[in-house]
Amino acid sequence: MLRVRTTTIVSCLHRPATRLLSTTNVLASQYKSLHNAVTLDDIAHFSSILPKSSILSTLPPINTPPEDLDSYNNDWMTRYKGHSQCVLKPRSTKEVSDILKWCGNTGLVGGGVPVRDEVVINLGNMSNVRSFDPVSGMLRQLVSCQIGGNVATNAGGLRLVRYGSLHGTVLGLEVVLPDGTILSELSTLRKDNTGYDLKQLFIGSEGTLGIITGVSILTPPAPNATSNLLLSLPSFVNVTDVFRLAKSHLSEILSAFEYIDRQSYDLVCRHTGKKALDESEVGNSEAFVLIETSGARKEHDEAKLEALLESLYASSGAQGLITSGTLSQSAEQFATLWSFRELIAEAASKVGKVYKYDVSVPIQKFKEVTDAVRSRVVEVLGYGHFGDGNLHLNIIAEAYAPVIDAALEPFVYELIGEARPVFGRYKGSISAEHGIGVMKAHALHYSKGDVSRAYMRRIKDVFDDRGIMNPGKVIE
Ligand code: 2HG
Ligand code: ZN
Repeated sequence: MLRVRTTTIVSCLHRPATRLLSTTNVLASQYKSLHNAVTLDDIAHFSSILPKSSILSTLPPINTPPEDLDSYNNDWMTRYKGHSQCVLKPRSTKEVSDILKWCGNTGLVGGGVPVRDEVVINLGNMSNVRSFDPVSGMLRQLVSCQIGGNVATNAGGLRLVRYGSLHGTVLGLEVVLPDGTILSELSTLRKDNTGYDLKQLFIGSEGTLGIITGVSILTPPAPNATSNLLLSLPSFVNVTDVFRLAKSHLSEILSAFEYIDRQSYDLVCRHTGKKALDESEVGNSEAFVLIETSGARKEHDEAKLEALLESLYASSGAQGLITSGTLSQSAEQFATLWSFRELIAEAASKVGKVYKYDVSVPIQKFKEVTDAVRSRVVEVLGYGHFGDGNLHLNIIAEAYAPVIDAALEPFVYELIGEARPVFGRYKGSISAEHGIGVMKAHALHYSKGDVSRAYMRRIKDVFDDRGIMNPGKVIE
C-alpha cells in the first residue's frame, strides 16, 4: 500500500483550509488581508447548513470550550499558533461547497479588517470508499483529512523510491473551488490524454486553490513479504556504492533506501536506550543505511538480501564498504530496525527546539550540505530518503532564537536554491516533500524563478482571485 507521511512543517494541511478557511490563522496579522472576522451571523448560517455536531466554535450559541480548538490552532513544532474560533466538519462534498459559497459571497471577505480568526474546515467526517476495483487496484474515495492532506501536500514519505509520487498515482480528483463550484475530475483512467491535466495543479497546492473532496488513486497490493536490513558504513562516500549495489541486486523489490548520519543514529540510541548494531562492529562508522524490500515471497526476497550483503562484504577495498549489517529476523526486529530511522524527528524534538529543512540535493552531496550547515550552527542531524535525493536537516537548539535564524537564513536557501544562478551551488529544491506552507513562502524564489512565480500567481488568481483559500501559504 502506498504509505505517505504528512507531518511537521505543513501539518496544518492535513486539514485543507482556506482564508476564512485556514487551519492556522497565525498568519492573520502578517497578511494585511481584506477579510473580516467570523461573526455570529456566520455561525448562524453555518448552523443552517450543517448539523450542530459538525461545528466547533467558541462563539455563541455553540460555545465550544477554547481548549477543544487547541489541536487546530497549534502545530506540533510549537512554532505557529493560530486563534481560529470556528472549525467546521462537513460530511459531504455538497456541504463543503455550501460553506465555500457562503465564505466567498458574504461579508466574510472583501471588508477592510484584517482577519484574526480564519475558519478551519476539517474533513474528518468525510472518509468513505466509493468504489474499489481489486483487479486494477483503483480506489475511489470521498477524502478523509488524511488522504486529502496527503494529496494537497503531495506528501512523499519513506517508500516513494518504490511507489512513486502522487503526481503519478492519483488518477482523478474532485475539488470544491473557492466559489463553491465542484470540479469533478474523478477519472479512473490510466490513460487520458485529453488536454490540460487540471488535477495536477491541486496535487501539492496546499489548500490554496480549492478543497479536495474526492480522489481516485491507483493502489498497489499490500506486499506479502517485507524485510529490512540496517548497515553501518565507515564513510559517507560508500553510501552511493551501496545504493548502486542495492538497486542492482534487489531491483523491483527495493522499497526504501534511507540514510542516517552518525549524529542521528547516536541520538536515537540515546533516546531509546537501545543499540541497533553491535557497538564494537560499528566503531567509528560515519553513516548508516536502512534498506527495505517488499515482495511476493519472503524466501526469494531474503535470498536477494543475503546476496546483497555478501557482495557488500566482498567489495572490501582497503576499509570495506560496510562495517556491519543486521538483517531483521522477525516482525519485531523489523520494527526495531525501522525505529532507528523513524524516531529521529521525535528524538530531536525531545532534546530541544528543532529547525527543519527538507531539501532535494544530489545524493553525493548529502554530507557536504550537512557539514556546510554544521559550520554555522552546532547540533545538526542529516538524514532522509537517499533513494529520492531528499535530505532532512534538523537543527537542534535550546530555543528558537534570532541569532540562530540569522545563522541559518538565508544561508541554507542560498546554498540549496536553484532558481538564482548566483546561489544554489547544489541546484536543489528548498522543499523536497513537505511543501512551502507559511514557513517557506518568503523563500519560494530560491527554487522558482521569476517566470514560474508569475505564472503560479496567475493560476492562483484564476481559481481564487479573492484570496480566501489558505492565505499566505505557498505564494505570498
Ligand atoms: C521523515 O522523513 C519526515 O522522517 C520528517 O519527513 C522529517 O521532521 C523532519 O524533518
Ligand atoms: Zn521525510
